[in-house]
Amino acid sequence: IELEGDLRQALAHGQLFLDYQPQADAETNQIIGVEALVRWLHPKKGVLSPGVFIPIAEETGMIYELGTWVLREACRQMKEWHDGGGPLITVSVNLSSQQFHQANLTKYIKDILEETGLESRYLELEITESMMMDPNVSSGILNELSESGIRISLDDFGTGYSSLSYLKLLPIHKLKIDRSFIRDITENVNDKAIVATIISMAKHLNMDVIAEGIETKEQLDILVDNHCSEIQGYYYSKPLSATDMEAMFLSGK
Ligand code: G
Ligand code: G
Ligand code: MN
Ligand code: NA
Repeated sequence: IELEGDLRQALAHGQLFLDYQPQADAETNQIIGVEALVRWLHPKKGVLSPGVFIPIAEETGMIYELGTWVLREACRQMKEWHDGGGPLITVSVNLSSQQFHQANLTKYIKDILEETGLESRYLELEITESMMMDPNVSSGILNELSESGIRISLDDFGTGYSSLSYLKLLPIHKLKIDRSFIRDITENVNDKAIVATIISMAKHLNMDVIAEGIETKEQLDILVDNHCSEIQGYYYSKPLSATDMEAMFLSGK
């Protein structure tokens, strides 16, 4: 309750900022994208993680304003990096369910792309399986987004409760294997089997696949053995400030 009023202040006074976590090609190690992750520099409590304040933003309806700020800032920053000679990579932005279902979503995002100058193919939206529960609703939204050239990634894949049938119906570009399957993958044969199966399914459905939460070389090796094309996790890089991200671009990693 206390944080609720503070969050209003945060939006008004520019206390939110974005970190960027690199996503890389599993074999070449080249950066292929970044995920934008919002943080709040609270005047008294220091840096707060989105796990703490996104639920408050969702409950209070501030998620729309917050989400607009995140989308605009992520697109603005990526356009600035492209123009400054950085690699032509995508920026992924997490969407809350409420945002996904907001009226005129595609028009609203296209306006942000136009305003910031970022081409639609460099924006990827991360949504979750729970938003696919009613394919009749989600197909309309996803088809519009996809026709605009915006990419769609299914975050936390494998942890939701929806059926797999929507995968064949909807324009989804990438499956993002949840990090709970990666954590014990070096010891747990069941996790390894599930991950291998998701990778294979993605390939057969002509989707890209990324594994998240990779923290060790041993985990990476298993994913490469199973032909996972993309990786994200502390082993490659923790989320970085915009300044540190630029340093990585300059170093040519
Ligand atoms: O607290 P922690 O950093 O683990 O929380 C990360 C969670 O916050 C993830 O589930 C991530 O998807 C979510 N998250 C990060 N940035 C954003 C954002 O800009 N919008 C939304 N809706 N969720 C975000
Ligand atoms: O749900 P989502 O995938 O959007 O969550 C992203 C969250 O995962 C961020 O909070 C990020 O800090 C965290 N994260 C990214 N890589 C790793 C990792 O290798 N290990 C762990 N434990 N968390 C990670
Ligand atoms: Mn995500
Ligand atoms: Na995830």
